[in-house]
Amino acid sequence: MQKHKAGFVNIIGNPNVGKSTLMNAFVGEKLSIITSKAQTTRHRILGIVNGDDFQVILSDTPGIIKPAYELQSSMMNFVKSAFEDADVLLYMVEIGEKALKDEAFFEKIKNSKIPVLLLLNKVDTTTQELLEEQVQYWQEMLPTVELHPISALSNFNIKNVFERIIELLPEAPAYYPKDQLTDKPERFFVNETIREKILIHYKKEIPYSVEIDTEEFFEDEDIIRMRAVIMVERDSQKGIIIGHKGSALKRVGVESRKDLEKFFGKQVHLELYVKVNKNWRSDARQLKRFGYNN
Ligand code: GDP
Ligand code: MG
Ligand code: K
Repeated sequence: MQKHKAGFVNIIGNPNVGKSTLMNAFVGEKLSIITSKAQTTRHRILGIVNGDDFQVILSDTPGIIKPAYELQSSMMNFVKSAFEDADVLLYMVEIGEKALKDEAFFEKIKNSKIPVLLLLNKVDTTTQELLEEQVQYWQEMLPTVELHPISALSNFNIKNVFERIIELLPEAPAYYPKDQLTDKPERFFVNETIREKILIHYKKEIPYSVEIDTEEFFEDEDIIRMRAVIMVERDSQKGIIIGHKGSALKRVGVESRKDLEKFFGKQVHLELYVKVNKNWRSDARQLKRFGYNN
């Protein structure tokens, strides 16, 4: 049997070169896919891609999203930690991008003990001729670094790069439980946060008769917009949840939002509403939707 491989892959590169798109492409490529967004102490985890015999944990860092005039120093700071923490480093550039005239940065890449893959992205936007020019340019800039032309958006060469990453990863057990993640971990976290507030603020009967479903989770540049429904079985419970002039529900919303902002490291807009669904407990289809079927 093949040995299990696992490790951390840091993606560095300027804003908008396509890091998030690459993450999505990796996720779309695999069979048993899990995405996650969680904070580690230093890095933002973009996603975890699991297979039977591998776990690839991809991250970038919020620190790199800086105005151009700050980019060089922040790049250096980030690169420092990226080189310390990663098993594989992906340095992503896009077609037409000129290398930072930052000798220290290139020295770091050249002397890296961690394997580095240089990903030249957005090759779908260029011609064969211009692509060859670009490849040559980067090979001169970083002669010892393994270069892969890709298109994260149109899925060109993504599978090869992914397989190469796995090859480069060390043999290790999974860092995160594979079976506890789902395809919508953020939503489950939102559900659990709201449930906790309901447990804190209402008498026993209430928490056990509600179910929470985060129907919408939309991440924008500066804000995450969420909408969650609290399902109850009876009208009277709806009234209790909402409280006098909506005060009780508002408290749940405010406290949940604060926790969620801390967790996601971003501003959160949370819309909460209450719905009576007499059968939520017994309705098998509902239960399936809530994820109780396994
Ligand atoms: P990030 O800031 O590095 O995470 O970059 P994003 O993944 O958000 O991508 C920035 C923009 O580039 C988006 O509009 C993407 O659709 C676009 N983009 C990413 N990869 C490609 C690609 O391979 N080809 C093209 N044409 N556009 C891409
Ligand atoms: Mg991004
Ligand atoms: K998701």
